[in-house]
Formats: sequence, structure tokens, C-alpha cells
Amino acid sequence: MNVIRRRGWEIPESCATPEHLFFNRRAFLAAAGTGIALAGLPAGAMAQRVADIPDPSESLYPAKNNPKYVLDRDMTPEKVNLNYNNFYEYSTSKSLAREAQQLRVRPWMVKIDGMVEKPQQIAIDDLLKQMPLEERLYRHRCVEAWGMAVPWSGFPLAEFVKFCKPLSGAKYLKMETFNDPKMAPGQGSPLYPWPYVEGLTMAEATNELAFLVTGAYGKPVAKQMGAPLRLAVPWKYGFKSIKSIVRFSFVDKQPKGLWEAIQSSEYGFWANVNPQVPHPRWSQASEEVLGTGDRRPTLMFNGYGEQVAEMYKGLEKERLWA
Ligand SMILES: Nc1nc2c(c(=O)[nH]1)N[C@H]1C(S)=C(S)[C@@H](COP(=O)(O)O)O[C@H]1N2
Ligand SMILES: [Mo]
Repeated sequence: MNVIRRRGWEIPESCATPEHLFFNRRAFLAAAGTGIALAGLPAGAMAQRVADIPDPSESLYPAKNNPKYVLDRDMTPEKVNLNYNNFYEYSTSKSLAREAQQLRVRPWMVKIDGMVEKPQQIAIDDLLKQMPLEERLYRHRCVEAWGMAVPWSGFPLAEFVKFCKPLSGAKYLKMETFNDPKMAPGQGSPLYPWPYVEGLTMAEATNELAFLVTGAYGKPVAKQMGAPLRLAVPWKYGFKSIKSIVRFSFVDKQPKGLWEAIQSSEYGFWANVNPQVPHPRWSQASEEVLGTGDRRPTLMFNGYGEQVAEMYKGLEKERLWA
């Protein structure tokens, strides 16, 4: 074949190679540099070496703290947060930190489709270059009546929505987690309708509080917390804050989340925190403060009413609280 090509040394490799290929090559070189004879390794061991190389976004953290989001409580210690997680792709137990290390966070492509000016795919590191990173201290309230306080880093979901250029007919933002049972053994279970899906109205997605998380505790977000891209919507029960997102679709029909699909009588679309509305099987009046053994009263909208209550005026007929 006679194609005119620039020679490799005329341009930096990072410009010449699409990011996902570039990354794999660098990962290979990094692994090779450790002195391990990769050619002789089984594929699993090779994948392990690649998984061990440093996260390329490490230098972006810690991000500058946004002083607007101050909390009434201590941050949950990182160690506690790293060892008590919900991530059904890895386990139905909370001790899944070790299993979750199988998650490969690069290359990581994010797909944007549905009702947008132009569907596109973007690599997470290219996206990070275009988004304004900041740190925010947020409460997190799981529907199971435990709570945390987390120093997240990331960018407002509203900024990302702007970047996606949705069409005026878009009413909801649907989000999806990866689906790969080889990387996440829990996804081999037929009991769950994988992939994990969640959704927000456009008003919720562009509310100032809705945040896309890429970091936590001053570094790239840990795999068990939903690396490399997860949602934080702190006025809603934790299951709305979908982890390890690979796809954002702008749609006109209300998306059905994984939990709603399994048990709609207990887990709905809105899932706003309300201490006065019990879960069908337990009270939501108070919550365990993770890592302390204490309980404290749960707050309406998890303490974020000032920012979000307005959005639900006129929707009183909806099942807003579960
Ligand atoms: N993909 C995916 N996202 C998920 C979950 C999950 O199992 N899979 N669990 C949800 C629930 S119930 C909670 S409470 C939070 C837990 O986040 P954490 O482990 O960082 O505390 O993630 C949410 N996002
Ligand atoms: Mo949860």
C-alpha cells in the first residue's frame, strides 16, 4: 500500500496516536520497565501489570476546594470509605475493595448520544482537560440508613451537559455503568438487569449541586468508589449516584434505574432524601454516621433543600421520596 505517512519522530507520540492506543503503549512500556518479561506472561498477569501503572490524571489533584460547600460534620476517614462500599458489579457485600481492583480505568471512553446536536465519544483524560475541576465536601446518604461526608473532586454535571449540547426536546439524562462480566464478576449474576442505569431530569442534571466525580480525598477516585467517573447527587439516596459511567444519553422518556427495575415498590425514580417518609422496611428518620457508631437525625433533602426544593414545586403528586 502506498500511503503518504509522516514519520513517527516528526510529531510527538501523544499527537500522533489516538488516546486509547497511546495509553496502552505507555502502559506496556511502563510495565516493561519494571523488568518483567511480558511476552512470557499469561494475559491475566499482563492485564494486572497494566492495572498497576499510575493513573495519568494523578497530577490534577488535589483540586482547589470550593468554599461554598461547607459541612456540619467531620469528613468520613478515607480508610472507612475505602472499605465500606456498595458496588454490586463486584459484590453484594460492603467489603469489596479487593475485588474492585479488577476494574480497569484506562482506556476509558465516554459515549454521549440520544438527543444531542452531535453524538460523540470522548476519552476521560480529554474530557478532564476541558472541565473545571474543583473539590466539594458533600454528604452522602444511602437508602440503607447510613451516611458519610466525602471530599469529592470533579466538575459540575451542568458543565458537562453544556459540553454535550443537548437538543431542546431532551427531558432526561440517562447514565449507564460499564457492562463487562470479565472485569466485574457480579455482572455474571442473572439476578440483576445489567448494566446499572440511573437518570435525572434535565433540571436536576443542571442543578448546581449535581456533580461528576473524578477524584476523592485529593487524588483520583478509588476504584471501589466508582472510578474513573461517577455521579454525586447528595440530596438523593445513594443509589442514584451511579458509578463508573460510560454512557450519557439525552432522552425524552423517564429512564428506569436498575433498582427501580428490580423493585419499584421500594426504589423509584426521584429518591429524594426525606426523614419523614420511611422505606417500606425501615425508618429513614436517622442514620448511622459511618465509622463512628453514632446516629444522627436525617435532614430533609439530606440538608440541601435550599438548592433543590424549588425543582419539586408542582410535582407533589409524584412519589418524590423513595
Ligand atoms: N454502578 C453502580 N453504581 C452504584 C452502586 C452500584 O452497586 N453499582 N451502588 C449505589 C449505592 S446504593 C450507593 S450507597 C453508592 C455507594 O457509593 P460508595 O461506595 O462510594 O459509598 O453508590 C451507588 N452507585
Ligand atoms: Mo445506597
